[in-house]
Amino acid sequence: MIQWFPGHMAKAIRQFEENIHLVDIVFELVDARCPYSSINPEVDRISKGKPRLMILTKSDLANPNITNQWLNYFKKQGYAAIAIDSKKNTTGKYITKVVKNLLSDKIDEAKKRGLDKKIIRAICVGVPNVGKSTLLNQIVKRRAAQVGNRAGVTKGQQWLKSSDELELLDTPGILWPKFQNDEVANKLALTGAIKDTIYHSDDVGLFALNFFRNNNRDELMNRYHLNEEDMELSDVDLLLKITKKVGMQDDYDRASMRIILDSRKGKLGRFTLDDINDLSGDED
Ligand SMILES: Nc1nc2c(ncn2[C@@H]2O[C@H](COP(=O)(O)OP(=O)(O)OP(=O)(O)O)[C@@H](O)[C@H]2O)c(=O)[nH]1
Ligand SMILES: [Mg+2]
Repeated sequence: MIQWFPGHMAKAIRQFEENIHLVDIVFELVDARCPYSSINPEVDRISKGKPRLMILTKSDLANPNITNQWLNYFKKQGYAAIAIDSKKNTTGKYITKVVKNLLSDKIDEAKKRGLDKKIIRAICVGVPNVGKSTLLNQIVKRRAAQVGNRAGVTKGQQWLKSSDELELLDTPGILWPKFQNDEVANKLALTGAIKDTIYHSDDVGLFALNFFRNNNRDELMNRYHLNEEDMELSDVDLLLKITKKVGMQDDYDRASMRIILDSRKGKLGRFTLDDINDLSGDED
């Protein structure tokens, strides 16, 4: 079982708790490729009472039909929920509009009290690497926050101001002290929320292989030049086969990392690891 909860994450949770009273709304970012598994249970506890906007990021990498299913699910649970692609530079404007709509009562009230404008303060939280800083940069229309394609880029909280009456608090990515099960851990690792040095790449590679052979079979076969016969192999033997195919002899750890990185780049097609049908049973 992968477990990763360094001291700075406990600190980030504490800072979130300390600053929640300053904001009008919480942006809860989850990864569209695993929108259920990347929900941080701490966010619900800490943001109680505050309006919340659930934002499914990286929707360009996820299966669009399944993204719609999850959006409907979250809306049924009473959340405001949207899916975004932060690579698109219309995203900042879109979020600003959604937020002003959600808080229109509050804005009107401020105007009635004679304020000519109401500054809206938002805190942006979510697992590492989910795209918090990238989204906030889109909203403020400049590269104010550092971004990077690895978990743990943002080290401390930082306020960013947009010209559109929005003040945004960027925060370091946070995980929770104990993952619910191995599957959640594997999904977070595969999508890049867990530092790549923390987990065993072969475990996550095998998990990925099993998922892609069942869900993105053609993309998997094309990417690694596999034939029908190869697809009959067990997951472990298939991994060894791919290791040879990509010229890594028997270094299946390295080949696993290749599969993981290929999937993150979209080379194995768009995919969503969380299946909404798996919920029926524990939900009504
Ligand atoms: N394809 C795609 N990539 C995205 C999207 N949003 C962010 N990214 C990429 O995801 C990576 C992580 O983005 P960041 O904004 O640094 O993520 P973060 O949540 O601030 O990460 P930490 O500060 O480490 O917690 C970067 O390589 C971004 O370019 C998106 O909507 N689509
Ligand atoms: Mg960041």
